[in-house]
Amino acid sequence: AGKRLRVLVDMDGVLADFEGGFLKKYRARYPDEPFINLDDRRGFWVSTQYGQLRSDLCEKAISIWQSKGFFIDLQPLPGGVEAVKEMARMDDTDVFICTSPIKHYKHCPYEKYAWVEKHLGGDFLEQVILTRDKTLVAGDLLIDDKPDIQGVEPRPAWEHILFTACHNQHLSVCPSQRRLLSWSDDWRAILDSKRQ
Ligand code: DGP
Repeated sequence: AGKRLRVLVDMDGVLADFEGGFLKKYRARYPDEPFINLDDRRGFWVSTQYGQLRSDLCEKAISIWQSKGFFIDLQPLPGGVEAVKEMARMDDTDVFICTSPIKHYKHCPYEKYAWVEKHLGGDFLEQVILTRDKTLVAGDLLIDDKPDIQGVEPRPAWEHILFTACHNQHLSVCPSQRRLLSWSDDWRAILDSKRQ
């Protein structure tokens, strides 16, 4: 029997629609303020781009994801929940949800667990890893929409698969970096490529 494959799957921007949820709640709360269409998003940090639009919009953006209900209300991205459930049923495969909570901890960590329970089921709570440093987590694959994943470990065990999102779709990443364009893309082939 071959060794087990360990897959780490990010939450915001990969399983949960952070960008769509942000824009909807930002526009509802600040209907008279300018906003950035998802097609015009550039760079991972939403608050940075809003701050470039007008400096006071940085803190207005931050107020959205710090609010109660923001993370639990995020809609699942198409096919993500189904893909993760299928992965978890595969032979010799362990799947973990690896997500960085925001430092404003009043609602986010609680709501991330609640989101997993709601969409993946209570048994999946066993698979949740909350960390601000994903380089410390050992796995074969990390599927994540953040282009640069750094931390204290200079040589993380995982291969980072860049999940395409509005903010990274125009980025030209180095040719060795593999992408998953969406959950309709061939994630099974990426997993198979890492099996012994
Ligand atoms: P992760 O996707 O696991 O790397 O977590 C990153 C979190 O940060 C996620 O909840 C999205 C959120 N985020 C997006 N833009 C900003 C920002 O400009 N500032 C902060 N503090 N968090 C942001």
